[in-house]
Amino acid sequence: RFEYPERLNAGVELTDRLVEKGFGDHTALIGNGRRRTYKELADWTNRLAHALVDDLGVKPGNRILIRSANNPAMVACWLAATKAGAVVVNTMPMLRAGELAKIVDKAEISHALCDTRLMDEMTSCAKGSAFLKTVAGFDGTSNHDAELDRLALEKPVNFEAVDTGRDDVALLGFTSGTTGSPKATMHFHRDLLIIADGYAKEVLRVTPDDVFVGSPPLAFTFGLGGLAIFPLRFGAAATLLENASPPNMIEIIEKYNATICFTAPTAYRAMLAAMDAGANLSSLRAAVSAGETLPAPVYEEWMRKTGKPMLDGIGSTEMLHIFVSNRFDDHRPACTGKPVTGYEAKIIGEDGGVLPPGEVGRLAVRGPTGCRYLSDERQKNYVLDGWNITGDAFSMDADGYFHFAARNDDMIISSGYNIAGPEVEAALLSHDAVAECAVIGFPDEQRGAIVQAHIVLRHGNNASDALAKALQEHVKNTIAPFKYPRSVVFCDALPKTQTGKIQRFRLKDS
Ligand code: 3SK
Repeated sequence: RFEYPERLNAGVELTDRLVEKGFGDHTALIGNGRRRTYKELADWTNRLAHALVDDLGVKPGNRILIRSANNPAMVACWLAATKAGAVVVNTMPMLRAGELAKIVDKAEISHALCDTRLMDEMTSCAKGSAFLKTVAGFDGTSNHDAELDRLALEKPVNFEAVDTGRDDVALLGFTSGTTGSPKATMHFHRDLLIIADGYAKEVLRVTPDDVFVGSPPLAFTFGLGGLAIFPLRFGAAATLLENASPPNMIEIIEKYNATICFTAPTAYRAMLAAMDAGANLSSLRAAVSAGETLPAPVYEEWMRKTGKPMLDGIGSTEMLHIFVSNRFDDHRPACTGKPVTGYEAKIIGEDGGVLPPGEVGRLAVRGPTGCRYLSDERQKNYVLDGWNITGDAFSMDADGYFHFAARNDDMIISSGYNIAGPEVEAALLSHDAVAECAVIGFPDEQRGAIVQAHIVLRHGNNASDALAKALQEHVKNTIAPFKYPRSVVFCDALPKTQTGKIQRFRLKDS
């Protein structure tokens, strides 16, 4: 279905190819107070690629770690390393030396490119490393005032990109670890284009007039796709925010008339509240929600206020990006939609057999972009006959739409009843006092487990026994009463990964 030449370099396809196609003067990247055209981006990445090869000694196949917040310089470094035939590992700015060291060891990283503002943890990680020999700083603020920028500035604007194959590994995506133990997934040059030519083209219908905005880190493949690959594949513009809080995203949407937004439901809730205070989001034609299940009330309020659907989808680092999604003309509340072109999905039971419509089981997916773990014993547990067995419990209805039930480890078995934690969460979230919540199974001698809700209250509400009781009653009146949380814990914040996913396993440990 997706045809590419045998020799293919994704870095070239996302820069120089756009210049060749006549988009040289179009805006490619906006960030840190500057706007860059496709021609400027092509030149910049070619200069950087020269510096990597000529000065830092990067060879095809070397593994390069990039450490930065979302900014144009991070995108340029990633594209330059890809042009140089390296395998890139993008990492979050908040990682500490110990966490970086695990990645460096697992991926056998030889070179690191690091925003100079984040250098301390990087150099302390490099000190004891058997693999990492070269660390070069770049200026994330784009003043070109660091070692790598100075090396690049002296270089020519043409670079003969390494003649990579379409099936050569270009990217290692580390899973964000909601369960604690990270894995790395390998992605080919062609995979980087497939997610654009599939999901972005078919579902989002991206055009060169689009302006993208969003919050997921580029270090997370959700962000790399949504905020870099998708716009660059089609000659559109990407706005990049180092701090993508809802107010900052709103400012960018209003200033640049952004048309496509990628973020998670919590941020959309804040944006909906800001609309009541006058925020103008009317330029948005697509609001993509992923990373966490989209509660029906958020979808409905968005629809009511904008007249457009919020597009819920599920993806994974393993498959690189979204593989099941709603469409502009085919969407439903509390529904994740249907498989994206090129992907197949099914629901399987404990024995691996396909379950009938309506039954909750494990979501399995097969498609051109995954799933290939880098030297990991767990490959055989997670990939059976080419199907990636995800950690999510879903059902598929008789019309072929997929519905999220829970993360597999979020299914609570209480007195023999199967209770999907997210369903209880959705009921709690429909109460005005609840800002955020996470539901877990708490060990109980009599019932095996009871439903325990951890709740962050909206401003202006105070934790009390009376409020806990009111919330329990609210759940009983909203869904089957046996699902109500027998234990309610009020807290100031929920533990989350750096990509914003709630780490329920931490609540279990607390
Ligand atoms: O749903 C997710 O968590 C996800 C992960 C990686 C890439 C894309 C998505 C939506």
